[in-house]
Amino acid sequence: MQTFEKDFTKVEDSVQQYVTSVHKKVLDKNPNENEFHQAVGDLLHTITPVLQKHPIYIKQNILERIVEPERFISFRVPWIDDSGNVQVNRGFRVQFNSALGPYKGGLRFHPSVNNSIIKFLGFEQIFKNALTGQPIGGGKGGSDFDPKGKSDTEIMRFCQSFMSELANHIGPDIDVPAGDIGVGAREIGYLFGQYKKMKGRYEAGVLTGKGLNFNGSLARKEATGYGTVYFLQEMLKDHNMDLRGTTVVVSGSGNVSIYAMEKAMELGAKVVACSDSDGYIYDENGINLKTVKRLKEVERTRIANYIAEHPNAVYSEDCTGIWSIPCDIALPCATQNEIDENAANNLVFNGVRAIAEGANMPCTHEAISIFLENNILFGPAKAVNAGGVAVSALEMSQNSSRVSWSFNEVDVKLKAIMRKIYHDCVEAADEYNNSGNLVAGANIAGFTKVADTMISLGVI
Ligand code: NDP
Ligand code: 2IT
Repeated sequence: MQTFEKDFTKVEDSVQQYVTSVHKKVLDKNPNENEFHQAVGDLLHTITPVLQKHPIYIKQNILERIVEPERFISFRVPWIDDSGNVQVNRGFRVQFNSALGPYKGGLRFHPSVNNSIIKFLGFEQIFKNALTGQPIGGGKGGSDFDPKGKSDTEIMRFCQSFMSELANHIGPDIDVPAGDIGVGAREIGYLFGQYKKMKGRYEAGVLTGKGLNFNGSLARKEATGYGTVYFLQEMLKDHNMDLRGTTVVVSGSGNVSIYAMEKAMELGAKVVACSDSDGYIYDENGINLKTVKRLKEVERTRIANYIAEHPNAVYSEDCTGIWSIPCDIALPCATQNEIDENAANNLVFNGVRAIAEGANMPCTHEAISIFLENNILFGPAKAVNAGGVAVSALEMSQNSSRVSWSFNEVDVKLKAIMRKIYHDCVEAADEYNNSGNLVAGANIAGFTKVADTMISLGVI
């Protein structure tokens, strides 16, 4: 039986005491930050065997250093709505770890954004970025601004105000934000426009996920979703399985979901369901992606409208119900903690064979343990969804050398990166006698790379 904390009981007491003491400090120093506690706890419990084998990490107190952001910025974002009223939101940027390169990570605009969400995402980003093999540190940012129902001019004024402060803290060699929930090419355009105006310089590499008309990279829009499926494909292949002919459920209907669906369909899978935060659609004939793209990317409307054009499909309120649909493969691509113990049990009961986390931390700790105990193939977020930030790093390379690669050139590099991430995770898990546990593998491979570099750079 595999469990999340397989080797935890075997490690020496002193190592365990060190890990427990760091974990306790994180809980005490960051009260009420549940998502951050979860992300830190999940990492700490899988890297204990690494500390046992390499006491230098304890001697250098790497854990206590790595859980503390290098910098956390919080700021006021005032803006004027279309009725002339002054609105105020809170903006954030965490610059978590720059051992491997400039801070890199997305911006999330969603009313749920707070210190805990930003810190959990920034913490995950450190190890994800390390796994890509690209020279990028870990950061994250965003705002509790809710883009839903806002006009285009409100979005623009908000982005301009947000950047008025953020510009003081970022730069192509300092910190390079990109998109996340609620932030796509439109928002990146307004953010870049304001940055350019403030600096009086065309520093294309300060943001990634840019539109193609202002130095964006081909295949960045598709990268997270495609990368998720490339990772899945590699994981299935390693276990003599194939996507062709499988039934797939994908949560969300945003950037990651749409391009995960597109690649899964292209490789012969039937995607029968997707969702938004209001509910989900089930189309037993297979989702019509053209309709989803138009509804979500062009009209920016609700997924419920799908059934008006596809009367055979069924719409159900309560997005979490999507996990009761029988499927071979589940791709959670919406948000954190969307698959809990109950949803995991449902998926296992219905015969799911593989899970790949397209979203960040979409499965709870309990859900992951259920998948591992039941020998379900499980790809963890920091490895599976790393394709987005990997292509962001490729966008930075193109910007700094003033070249523009073809879609195919970027796609080929993305595929190679995802394949390498998969095999690095497998090897790290094997090395620590936890074969097949890619949660441990991803954490160990990402952690050792960052920790070794921190040691090389000294105590700074
Ligand atoms: P989008 O804003 O494009 O889409 C998000 C989707 O998830 C929407 O369908 C949204 O529905 C749904 N959603 C958001 N919040 C909730 C919620 N609380 N409950 C249920 N559904 C929700 O974001 P992305 O596709 O970019 O991001 C999705 C996930 O992937 C996030 O976890 C993000 O951190 C992660 N990710 C994104 C990357 C990227 O390159 N964009 C890279 C790596 C990870 P609604 O419209 O109703 O809000
Ligand atoms: O979670 C993520 O990796 C992202 N939102 C993408 C970050 C990036 O810099 O492209």
